[in-house]
Amino acid sequence: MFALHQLLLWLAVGLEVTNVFGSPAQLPLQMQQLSTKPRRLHGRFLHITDMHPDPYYAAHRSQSTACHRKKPKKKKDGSGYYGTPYSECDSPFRLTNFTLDYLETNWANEIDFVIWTGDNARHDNDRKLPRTPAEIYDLNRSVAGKMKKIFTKRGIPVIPSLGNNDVWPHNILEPGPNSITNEFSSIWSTFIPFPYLQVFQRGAYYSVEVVPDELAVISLNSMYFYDSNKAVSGCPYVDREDPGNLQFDWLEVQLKMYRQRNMQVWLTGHVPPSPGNYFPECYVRYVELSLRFQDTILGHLYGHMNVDHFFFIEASDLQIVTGDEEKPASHTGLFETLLQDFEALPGSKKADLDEYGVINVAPAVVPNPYLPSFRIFSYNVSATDGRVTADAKKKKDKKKKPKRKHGHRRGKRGDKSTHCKLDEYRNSWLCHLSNEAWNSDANAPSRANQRWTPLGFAQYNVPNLDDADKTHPPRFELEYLTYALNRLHPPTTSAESKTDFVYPIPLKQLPEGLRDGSVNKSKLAPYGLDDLTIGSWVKLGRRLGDEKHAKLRKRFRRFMFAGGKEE
Ligand SMILES: *[C@@H]1O[C@H](CO)[C@@H](O)[C@H](O)[C@H]1NC(C)=O
Ligand SMILES: *[C@@H]1O[C@H](CO)[C@@H](O)[C@H](O)[C@H]1NC(C)=O
Ligand SMILES: *[C@@H]1O[C@H](CO)[C@@H](O)[C@H](O)[C@H]1NC(C)=O
Ligand SMILES: CC(=O)N[C@H]1CO[C@H](CO)[C@@H](O)[C@@H]1O
Repeated sequence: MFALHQLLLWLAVGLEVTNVFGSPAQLPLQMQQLSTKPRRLHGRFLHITDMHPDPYYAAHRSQSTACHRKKPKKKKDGSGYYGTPYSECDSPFRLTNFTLDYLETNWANEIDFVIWTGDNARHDNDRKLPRTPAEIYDLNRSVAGKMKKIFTKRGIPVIPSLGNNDVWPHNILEPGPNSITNEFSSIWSTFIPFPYLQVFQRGAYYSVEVVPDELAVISLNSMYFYDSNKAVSGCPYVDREDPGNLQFDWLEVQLKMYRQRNMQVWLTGHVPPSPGNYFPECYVRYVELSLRFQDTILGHLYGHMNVDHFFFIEASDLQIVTGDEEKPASHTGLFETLLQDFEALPGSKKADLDEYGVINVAPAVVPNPYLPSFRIFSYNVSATDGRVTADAKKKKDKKKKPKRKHGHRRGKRGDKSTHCKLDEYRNSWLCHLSNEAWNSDANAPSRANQRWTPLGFAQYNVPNLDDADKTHPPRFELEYLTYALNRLHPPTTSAESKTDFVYPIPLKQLPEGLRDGSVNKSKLAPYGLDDLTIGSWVKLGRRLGDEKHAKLRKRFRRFMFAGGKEE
């Protein structure tokens, strides 16, 4: 199945560009027969999200009209030439074009694939200019066309997912097939592998083998999980035809297949899986599948929030919580809520890393309400994969009963054997979790650094968007890195390792001060992470949860809101 789509993809793109192909390694047989050379992996990918281009955006208009009309009363209320930072306005095409052109010039030859997590239409925030389906499709077509030209034509797979503003009316998506899924299957036809087209027309989800037979990206349609979508019922146990349930059934099959083939996958989508965003029943299914296939999933990449952050999904989310649940007060902001969750993380001796998954939420391109940003992840492309074989892995599988733990919902734990007899729970997924063993493994790439393990990311943004005008284009600058500084350069000790050292960030994309490797402390690298395994994230979470690390908390907060205020 995958062979055919690869064939088509490579036929479509491989013949146009050959200069990015290098060493043999990840090419299916059919391709070799075509004598196309395989791609050389750079060990990096781009995550870009929430572009929100707005064809009605105009410079020097009032922010109170979504930057569409009226002269501003005061100059500071006016819209900027390349966009208006920390505002409620969407992006001028000038900004989305600038960003994509910038990525083409600086990054297109340095990355292996592009994860693009949705929202490519403007917001529906101007009653005088309501959005129409035609406009939304046009916006998508224009951005999709540009993505295709920049990346797909170079042989770089692009994996888009559907956002809540990509549909009309916003937030509402009926079960497919419908006009929206049909339209997107046409707009994204170059991105969706042919064998997945029918599934896409039904549900707008699909999967791409970005490195054939080794590494895949699954694009989920979070609209069927998102609790603002009033057209679906939110994965109820009793309605197996609900589109959210059908999607999870599909996801389970995908994960089983990839696991069987000893492959690794990224899960991606627009709205991140959090208790605040997902229907409760969809959330339970997401957590259960994520933990059951922890040894196959490298990580979870999402957008939508326009706020840089990460959080955990936890085995404790699969418990029944009764009694005095301390729900965070509704006015508690995201920053405080995250710190409370981090504080509740168990200490290093008690933590069982089988019980965690890490959700990474990237900031947006649209400067609403912060600054235009994108992320470059790096991952391990060492040839030795050091992975245990599927058979060896199987022996390590264990049937796990999630233990009592702190978690997102702090309160009394209910005993399932009694609670599941009650009407309230009888027909909930919590009482019908799969009996299959959890496939977690301390030696999996999500847990121990080896081939495919994510190593870190560098985040770039435009700090001085206000100053950009006709004669001064915006400038993307490194905002921060997750890496420990010594990871940016070859180890000084061995000359041999220098030659096959893969720079996580090409030196020219580092600020000058970090290029020669002499600096061992920088405010651009406050986290100092060796890699992005679950253990590294839990350690970082623990540090952030500890009020002794006030400075680190301040940095984290600064990155969340790009130096601005929490909205
Ligand atoms: C943006 O780019 C598209 C195609 O690349 C072009 O047609 C359009 O005119 C550009 N718009 C602006 C405002 O630069
Ligand atoms: C990649 O994984 C190998 C083990 O397979 C390890 O030796 C190497 O240090 C890792 N590379 C990086 C850059 O972390
Ligand atoms: C960092 O560099 C300074 C001098 O530049 C040196 O004194 C210090 O020992 C170094 N620290 C580490 C942890 O390498
Ligand atoms: C239906 C359609 O494709 N409309 C437009 C989509 O966007 C491109 C580029 O902006 C236009 O050329 C199309 O007319």
